[in-house]
Amino acid sequence: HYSFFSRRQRWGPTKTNLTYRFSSSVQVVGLEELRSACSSAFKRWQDVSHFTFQEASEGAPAADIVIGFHRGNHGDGVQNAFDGPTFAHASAPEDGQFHYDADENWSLNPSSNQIDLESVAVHEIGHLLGLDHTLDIPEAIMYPTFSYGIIKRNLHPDDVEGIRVLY
Ligand code: TQI
Ligand code: ZN
Repeated sequence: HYSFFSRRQRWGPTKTNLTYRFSSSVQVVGLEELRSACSSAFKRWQDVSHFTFQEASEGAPAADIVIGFHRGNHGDGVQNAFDGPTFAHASAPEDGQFHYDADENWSLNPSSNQIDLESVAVHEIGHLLGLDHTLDIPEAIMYPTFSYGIIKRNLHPDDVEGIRVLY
């Protein structure tokens, strides 16, 4: 069953169009590939919620969500350093940080030793919107297990129910 963060963080009622931009400290995949994976992942959540997602235009004021590749201890606290088994993380609302670990092997179309950019984006966007982990439904996007070579991009009815209940 879906769950929320302990303080039930969510985006404010007037925040329905969320903007995002890309900003990496390490170049790992081309911007076009990253854009393609993320826009497809956002579209999945947009299709089932009241949110719309748009890439912020050049020179626009601060975006709500910032997506990028970083390595090791990258400035958001040692406990958030990329060193162990973590390959990405995202913050709870309304702090829209989404970081991919630059030292993993990423792909739009993963072979058995690569990680799927879009599958991870669908999961991390769930966190960005306020969903915590679903512990009892392995098919849910918010179930906390994922590995190399796996493509798991489709929202499960439990993920959809979670976002609808929260908002
Ligand atoms: N990163 C963890 C995750 O996204 C980081 C994390 C742990 C976290 N607990 C959290 C983030 C609570 C926000 C809120 O779950 S990860 C998966 C999963 C990871 C894990 O690199 O371990 C996916 C990244 F959960 F499926 F295993 C992507 Cl899909
Ligand atoms: Zn997670």
